Amino acid sequence: MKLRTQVGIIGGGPAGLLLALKLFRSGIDSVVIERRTREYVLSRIRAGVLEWGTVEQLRNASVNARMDREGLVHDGCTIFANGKSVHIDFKKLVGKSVMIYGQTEITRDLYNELDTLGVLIFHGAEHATLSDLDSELPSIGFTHDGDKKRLDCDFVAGCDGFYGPSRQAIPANERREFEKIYPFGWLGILSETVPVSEELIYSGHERGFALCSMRNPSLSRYYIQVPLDDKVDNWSDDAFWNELALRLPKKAAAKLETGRSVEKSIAPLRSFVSEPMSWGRLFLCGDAAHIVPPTGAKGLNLATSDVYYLHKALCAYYRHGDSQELSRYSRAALERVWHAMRFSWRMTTMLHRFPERSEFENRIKASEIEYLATSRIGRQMLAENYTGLPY
Ligand code: RFL
Ligand code: PHB
Repeated sequence: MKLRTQVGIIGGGPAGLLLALKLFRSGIDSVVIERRTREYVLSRIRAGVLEWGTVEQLRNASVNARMDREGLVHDGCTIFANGKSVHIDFKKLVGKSVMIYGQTEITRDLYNELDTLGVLIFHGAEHATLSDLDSELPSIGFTHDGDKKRLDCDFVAGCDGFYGPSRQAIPANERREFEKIYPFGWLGILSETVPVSEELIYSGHERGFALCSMRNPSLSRYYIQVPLDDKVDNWSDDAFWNELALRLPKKAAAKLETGRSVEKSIAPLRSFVSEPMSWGRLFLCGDAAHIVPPTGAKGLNLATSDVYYLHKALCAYYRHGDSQELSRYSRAALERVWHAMRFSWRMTTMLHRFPERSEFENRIKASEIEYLATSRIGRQMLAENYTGLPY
């Protein structure tokens, strides 16, 4: 069966869905091809912190009603290290805030809106293959419900995450990859307990990193750094709570509400960039082109800024026949990507315990925290990056 659309989107995560919605609002047709079922996509617990630019994009796409009702606006966070808590007051330092609203909820809101608008989404689409990307009529082949389908389009948006086929469709000799793997992962739990603090706490404890986050006033999200080869089964809920409490400021540990975990998983940490982010008529967005360690809370936000640039470039093409912006897409997106790479890497090295780190590096880490505690400019730089650099 043959289908035709203007933009074929591979991947129904936040990048693919937001792109589909923004294109629809601009009168541009798209079809989304997602490998997993909708239930599966909505069961993944991922990001929780939205930069203000992401909030504004969701508002501009009119998919903000529930986020504005249920999301929590945070004006600051705390960095705890060397026995000292440093408060980063985003609002005072850079006049911006962040929004706490789960990626799962954004994804649900996007699905609901796209359903209402009648945008076609194929779930359970297998064996996606990209063809003729360097021609004027690229296509995506896939199997759905046992049927072989082909989607012809003007452009392909590769929004299929780190393991999807889009990035690999760029010939290896035209691609350059940059990667850093960290020697640890994050063990995360979700629990129906009152969050220990009204704002997020990032702890760079000598036992290892810990993070107190949340999804809403009665749903907490906590993470602790664990060795790369650790297994979820090694961690009972009690063991998790005990270790978390040891890594928090004493005051917070004393009022930590514990309970049964409703989700528990380990995620490895990596920094990765694939350049360029476009080739022929293929454009990569989000985790398909880059991965950041979650310490800077940047992954979802970068996916959103890529979508911003790509949508703008596609509008210029369809409205004015101008393909200049499309040819500049990769450069524009990558500039912002590398800023977020640097920030996430720095937050990660500053706050984690590295098995191999020398005493010299430990002293540098201690001095970084001291600098934050004593320098307004230091805190301002952190706040500027955390709340999001301009597009
Ligand atoms: P996604 O969300 O991975 O979606 C890609 C979609 O493509 C589908 N797919 C395919 N579809 C068709 N055919 C194929 N062959 C396909 N192969 C794959 C997949 O099923 C999937 O549905 O990528 P996208 O849209 O680029 O979004 C990126 C974000 O999901 C990611 O960057 C963030 O979750 C990262 N992240 C965080 N980001 C933040 O901005 N703030 C945070 O606080 C934050 N916390 C986190 C995070 C990621 C985490 N993990 C688990 C990696 C916390 C964690 C623990
Ligand atoms: C989360 O709530 O899942 C979260 C928050 C901040 C981060 C990473 C993850 O830096």
